[in-house]
Amino acid sequence: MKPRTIAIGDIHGCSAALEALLDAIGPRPDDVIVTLGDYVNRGPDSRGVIDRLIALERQCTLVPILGNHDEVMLEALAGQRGAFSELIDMGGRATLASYGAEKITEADLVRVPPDHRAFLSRCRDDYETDTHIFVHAQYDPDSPMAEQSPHRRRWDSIRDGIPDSHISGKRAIVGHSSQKSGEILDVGHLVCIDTFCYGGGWLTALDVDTGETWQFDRDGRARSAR
Ligand SMILES: [Mn+2]
Repeated sequence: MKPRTIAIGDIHGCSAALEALLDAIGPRPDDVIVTLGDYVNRGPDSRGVIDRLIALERQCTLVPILGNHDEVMLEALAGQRGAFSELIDMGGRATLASYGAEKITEADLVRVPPDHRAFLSRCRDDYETDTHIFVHAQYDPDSPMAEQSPHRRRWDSIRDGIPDSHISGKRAIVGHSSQKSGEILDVGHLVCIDTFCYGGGWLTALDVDTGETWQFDRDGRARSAR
């Protein structure tokens, strides 16, 4: 069978959705799965999400991209000033609770095991194939991806304006700007597959070559079954 390139949108601690989605996809050794970032915060089981992604690395080629939430978690883990309170402001209580924290203080960061820290540390700023760009949030249409600021790629929203087609001519697959409608935003040169799983929408996966999609809710129910 032909190797697939499949993108997965913002997971935000929704491990039941991720588990069901991967069961439906059935990853094969020659598949490339690009996760668009924001693994942690808000949803109930960030620990389970990272465990599942680490396991997925043994089933296929996983290309994990770093989201802005994951970036703040890394900064908090590194002890960067202000990062812990920023993490909490961004829904980090649920993240630390998933690691067994109860009162939730900065000291609870030690609960995050080394293999999870290592996973977040090896996430990338973006990924490109011959036909597609994968990035968490946004891009500058006029410059090569490698020259763009990490802030642009991880934090800027397409709600402030959908960028023109990238100079490479490649189609961009992004997350970050949650589509509260639950529907994929497809404007041709850009597709946003953050379909608001933790907030009651779907976790979406997209085969970027065939257009096949998979969608599951935070309880692991298929959209087609609802
Ligand atoms: Mn984000």
